[in-house]
Amino acid sequence: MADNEILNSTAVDAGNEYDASEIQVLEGLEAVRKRPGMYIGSTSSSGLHHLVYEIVDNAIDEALAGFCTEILVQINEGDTITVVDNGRGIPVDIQAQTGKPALEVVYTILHAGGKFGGGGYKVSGGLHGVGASVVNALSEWLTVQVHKNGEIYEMKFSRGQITQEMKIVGKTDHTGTTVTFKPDPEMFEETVYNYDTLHTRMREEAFLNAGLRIKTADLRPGKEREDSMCYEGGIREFVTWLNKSKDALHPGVIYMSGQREDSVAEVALQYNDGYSETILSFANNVHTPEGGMHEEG
Ligand code: 0RA
Repeated sequence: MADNEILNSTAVDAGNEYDASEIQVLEGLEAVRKRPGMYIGSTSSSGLHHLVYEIVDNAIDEALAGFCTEILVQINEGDTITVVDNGRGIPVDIQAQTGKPALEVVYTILHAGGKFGGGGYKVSGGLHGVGASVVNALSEWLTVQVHKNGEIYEMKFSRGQITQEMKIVGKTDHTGTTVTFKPDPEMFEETVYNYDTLHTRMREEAFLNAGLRIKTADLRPGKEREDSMCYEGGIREFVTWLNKSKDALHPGVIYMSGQREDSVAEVALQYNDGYSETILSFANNVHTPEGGMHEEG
């Protein structure tokens, strides 16, 4: 079926008049399902794990903004994923431009990230907060719950389409966002998660975001595990950890940091008595194994 047939039939079925911006919505998420690799790199195991990192990056942005202190990443029975954060909760108010709840916009419109509150906050990871809609498009189903204003707001989707409009489902005494999704087996060659892969990446995120607590859990029968990671020393502790089975030439980790306008740079290093050096560099929390000007500097 051609793109315009999908759009036309959807518009007719809904029995509404659709304006141009809404047609954009459908087109956007169809594009993701047509070429998933363009958005998440691959549809192999690597892409499957990338879905989790996209959702976690949004929570880390909330931590960088100073409002989130703890993130849980959980593999559930059936290889669905739950990510919980204790941030302010994704905004649920109706947006003037679209007439829709901001939550819906975040999950259904491509490139909707980072547009709230005038922006200006540091961003984590690859897609700069646009990842939620990509993960939604590539999930057989996805449920998001926002704890905010004393209420629990819930919305559900399937393959990017709304299956339950946002509604209040209960009361709460805290704020935060909980997302649960099942990667679409029609989209991925591999649908079984590897706990160690997620745990290793989340440990790295915890080292890079000093003071942020990240918990990982595996609830799959026979594979039960959990870890909790929080490093007050940030990348200093990363260096200590990397050198833990080596003989350091000096007791402390050398640390430097600087800031100009909204750019921050940090360096931590410690010599050991080995012949080979290990340099790990990151930009916006993303590992840059090929280096670059930041590493040269
Ligand atoms: C912008 C503004 C506000 C919250 C967020 C973004 C937010 C986004 C995500 C994504 C995952 N978890 C999140 N938590 C928060 C708050 C605006 C307000 O104060 O109402």
